[in-house]
Amino acid sequence: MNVQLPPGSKPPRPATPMLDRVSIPQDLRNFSVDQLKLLAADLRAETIDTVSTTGGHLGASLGVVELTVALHAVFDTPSDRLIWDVGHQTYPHKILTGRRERIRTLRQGGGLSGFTRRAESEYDPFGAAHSSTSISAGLGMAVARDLKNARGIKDDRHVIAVIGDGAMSAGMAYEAMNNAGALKSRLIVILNDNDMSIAPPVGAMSAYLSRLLSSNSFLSLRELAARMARRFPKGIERTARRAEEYARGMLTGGTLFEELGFYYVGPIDGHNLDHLLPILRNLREAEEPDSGHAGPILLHVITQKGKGYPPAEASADKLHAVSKFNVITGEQAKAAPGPPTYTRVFADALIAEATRDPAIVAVTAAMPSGTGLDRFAKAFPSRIFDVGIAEQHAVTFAAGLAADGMAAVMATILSSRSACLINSCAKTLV
Ligand SMILES: Cc1ncc(C[n+]2csc(CCOP(=O)(O)OP(=O)(O)O)c2C)c(N)n1
Repeated sequence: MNVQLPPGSKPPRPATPMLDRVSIPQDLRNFSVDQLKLLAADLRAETIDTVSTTGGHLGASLGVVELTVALHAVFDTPSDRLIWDVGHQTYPHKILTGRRERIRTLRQGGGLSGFTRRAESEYDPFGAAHSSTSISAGLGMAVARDLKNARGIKDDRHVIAVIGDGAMSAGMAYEAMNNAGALKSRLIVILNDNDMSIAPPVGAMSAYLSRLLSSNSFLSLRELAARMARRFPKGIERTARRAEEYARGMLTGGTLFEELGFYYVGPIDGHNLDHLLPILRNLREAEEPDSGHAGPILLHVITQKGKGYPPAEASADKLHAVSKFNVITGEQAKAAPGPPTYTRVFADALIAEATRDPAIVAVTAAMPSGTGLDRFAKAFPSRIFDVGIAEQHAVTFAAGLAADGMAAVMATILSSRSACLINSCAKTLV
């Protein structure tokens, strides 16, 4: 559709009749599936319109619109703990959780944070911005719940951590899963797999997830076995379930997640509410204390970053982070001309040094564009290492390179990101 607007004018805000009926998640819990689908469409339109005026993380938020609706429809937030990893994908969550009126203050001085903040809302149980913390935080909450129950304080809340495939490349996520598996904790981890982080994801983990996706025969067999098992009477059901687990192991050798002690479910289409809602309900029931199931569950959800907004879907980075933009064309506001940025000066200086010295190599933790190393990568494609969201490894890897004669430069962005993790820990301690 070719929309003509007078020069300089803004398109009107989208009509959002379903969303207008929701100020907190309680309001959507009696909606039918069809109403939830309409709500998701409204929520997507509101998210796009908001970010066009504030700038911010657009692509990731658009990718989790249906997941956000489904999670708030199925789980009893804020009593159930919903933890979003990084928190950059929570604009739809903020709109549904009492913050719609302030949503156009996002990332402005005195306005809403661009990430989750405990102080901002009871629907944000953990402060984030630093990637890959959600499973550890969720495990802490699950254990706190269990310890309260052991002391006779009834607490039956569910804990759900939503983590992206990029964030899943960090060692801390595996440290947390390893611990959760060993503790057999009641915890739901949702892997939001959009095959993207800021740059395309790197490494064996991303290749592994693609392989899991492609094993369709395994999925249909497994789904059939699980469905049949559910229909059997109690005793037989248990035997059938064991048979299903056995068959799963035989077919796949067990997924990595299962080796870590998780019950793996998926992959499922994260934009299809007809699939998401019943599966989330099943998981909620499986995580009830008296369900007979013990241990953490991993739900693998496939989503598309930038979903539902053609300029985001078409762009290479799925409009991960944007400045203000024109909703109709997707064109972003250009930064006012000024002195070169630090990032630019750093990248130019490093390229100049590397031209002289062949021992110089660069290391980034999934932030090639944010650190300026994307320009270095163009100049020296074989001397740049993107290690995924794995700063701890990146620093030690660079140290190893340096220990054996290379001049390794590891560029990272500290700013508020690392500070915020320390900050949320410090607040918990106080
Ligand atoms: C420790 C740390 N390193 C880097 C970042 C910068 N960062 C923010 S979002 C993001 C990508 C996350 O990818 P993924 O988890 O796949 O989520 P998606 O954006 O694809 O939904 C990165 C690298 C960060 N927030 N924290």
